[in-house]
Amino acid sequence: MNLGKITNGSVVLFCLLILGACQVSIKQKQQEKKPNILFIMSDDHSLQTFSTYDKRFIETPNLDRIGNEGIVFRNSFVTNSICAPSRAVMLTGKHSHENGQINNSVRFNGAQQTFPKLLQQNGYQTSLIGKWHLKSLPTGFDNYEVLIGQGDYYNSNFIHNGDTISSDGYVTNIITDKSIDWLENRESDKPFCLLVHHKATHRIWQPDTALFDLFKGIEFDVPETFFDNYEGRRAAAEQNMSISKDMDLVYDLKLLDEAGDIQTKYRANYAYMLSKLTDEQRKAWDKEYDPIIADFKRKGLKGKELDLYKYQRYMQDYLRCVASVDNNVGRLLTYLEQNGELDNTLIVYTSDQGFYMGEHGWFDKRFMYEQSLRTPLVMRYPKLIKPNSQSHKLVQNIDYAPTFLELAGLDMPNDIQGKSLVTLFKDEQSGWRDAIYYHYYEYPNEHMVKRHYGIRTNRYKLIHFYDDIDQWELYDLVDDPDEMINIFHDSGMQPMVKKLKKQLNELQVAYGDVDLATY
Ligand code: SGN
Ligand code: CA
Repeated sequence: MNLGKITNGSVVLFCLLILGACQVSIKQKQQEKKPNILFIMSDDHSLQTFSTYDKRFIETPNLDRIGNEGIVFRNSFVTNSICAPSRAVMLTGKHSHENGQINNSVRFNGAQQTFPKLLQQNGYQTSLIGKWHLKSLPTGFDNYEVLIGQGDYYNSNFIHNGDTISSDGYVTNIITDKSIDWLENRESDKPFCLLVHHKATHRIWQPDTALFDLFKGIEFDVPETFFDNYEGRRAAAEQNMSISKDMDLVYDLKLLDEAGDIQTKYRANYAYMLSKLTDEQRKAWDKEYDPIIADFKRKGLKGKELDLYKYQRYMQDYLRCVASVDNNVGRLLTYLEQNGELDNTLIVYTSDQGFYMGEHGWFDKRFMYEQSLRTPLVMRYPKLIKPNSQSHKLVQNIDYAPTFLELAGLDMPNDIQGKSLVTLFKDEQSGWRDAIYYHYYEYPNEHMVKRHYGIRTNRYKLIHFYDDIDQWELYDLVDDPDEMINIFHDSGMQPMVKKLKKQLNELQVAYGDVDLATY
């Protein structure tokens, strides 16, 4: 017997077995590796200006890529269409009356349960970069770099883990730079949860000077409801968010003429914005807007012509802000791809709510009407989501926290009010909610949108405006998708009114929002 031969063979066999075992365990480890979470959100980004949802105004290829390679939620809504409340809803998975953030004025109670805290306690490295707007300092993050309040579009200050720091450049680029920098230097043995929360596309829609060439000479289609007279809708008639009467030529539309012929209530606000620009940025700014100002003065527009001019000016700057978000989301996707993390990361893109792009003659949000009740929502995670998936189920921003917790393999706290969207990642989508609940509280305030709550089913929407008004509205979203005809008082609709009021009441009881006098 050749002992040497046997010994060599055994050693080879032994090594192969060990190698095989190692490979199995690496594979197992990879399979067990928890997904990273990249949660990208813009501020006030409308579905109308995101080409996954609407191709009339802009192409957003990088944002589209997320949904094309993942899932597009076609019926995605908020619970309270305003910034700080939406953020609190997403962090907690609970409606505003439960998490306490009913409007932009109150301070977020950072001691309560949030998904970043739960992820952090369970081995995730957590980071938040960009807009926060919750007044109290962020909790549950290993790292945070947040704008102060609304922040500035140019050269904005940030609070970095408690310290105020300055920045040089355009805020959407800066937030992305900081995000990539954090990813580059994170603890790579831990899964990450990174919240990239943009300031754009918030008022006053200041574009990156590098994108001034976009949308020049384009005439945007005007929404059919632009000259709405609000008949039968008192709350809609009494708001202060109209392009015609509330959008400022100087502050919102940048038409500051040296002679002061163009009147403004917001000179100080605009002067502050200009003071933030460097000499070079200011030069580019004036080069863009001076000819527009001269042309505007020459035209001498009035009445409806002036309103339509304002709409065009608004759209041009807003869309440039969207284009910058799209480019910067592309940068993040490329970074993940180049670093081998793309397919192990749940990528989410959404906004804190939708926005009016001239529908009903408006900008801003707040109302339970479709444009601001809806919010874009796309997700990509190829391990569980097939490319080109769609869901038409009624989902809401209370559902994000439970989705992240389920994907991270954590037990679901029983006080969370949302439902994990993971069940909707599959082709078979059954057993979901058949109605959503909404409640808006910020009145009296800047845009004077009355307090209201309501229910939306697949076909109907019932709204009750209350406080200093007591008005009900009912819309049939199939026959009247633009919500122009309040059919609440139609005699033929009374059985439906009764049914929806009952369903609304059941939702209020289920979510614990029964005592309106509390707020
Ligand atoms: C600011 C804006 C408002 C906007 C609120 C809330 N005015 O106050 O137009 O509705 O924010 O927006 S501005 O003169 O400061 O631009 S939110 O998205 O933060 O809720
Ligand atoms: Ca917002």
